Amino acid sequence: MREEVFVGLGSNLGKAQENVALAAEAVADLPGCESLRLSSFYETAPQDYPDQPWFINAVLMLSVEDSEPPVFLARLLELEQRLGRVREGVPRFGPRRIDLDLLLFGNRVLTTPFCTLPHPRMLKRAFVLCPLAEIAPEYLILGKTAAEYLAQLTWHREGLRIFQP
Ligand code: PH2
Ligand code: MG
Ligand code: MG
Repeated sequence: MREEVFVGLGSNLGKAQENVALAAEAVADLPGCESLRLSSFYETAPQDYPDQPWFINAVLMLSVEDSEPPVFLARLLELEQRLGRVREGVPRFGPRRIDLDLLLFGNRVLTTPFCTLPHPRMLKRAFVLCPLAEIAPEYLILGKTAAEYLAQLTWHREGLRIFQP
């Protein structure tokens, strides 16, 4: 079975644009994956932990064959490590070379300690919803489009820069 999967990419350490571009290629090279669409790269104000550099964020849409969310998530986390992600001694929500978040896996809804779908914070984050609206404007997330969720948030954009207080 093939399913549409969305992955959020983020970086705010080192060459952030390059980190995101390389990571998008590496995700598309995972077993059973075919890349469908990659959003623009957005410069985004840091959320949850404000005292850190701005991020580059993007969303990648894939077609994934015969996988399961926890298996796919484990592959993303392994890839983060290969791409130089360090978790030790770094605050939660703090700076990172690469972050790969499993946002949506088809229309599956899942709550387990390891994997929650849709991603638990994505519907409040303009840096996820805006690139998602760009590449999949009609896609329904729990019955609503990304643009409908965005309309409920306080945020604004200037070109590809996203501001959210
Ligand atoms: N990721 C976080 C915390 N805050 N802010 C922005 N703008 N972009 C991110 O990817 C991000 C964040 C934790 O995953
Ligand atoms: Mg994240
Ligand atoms: Mg993450």
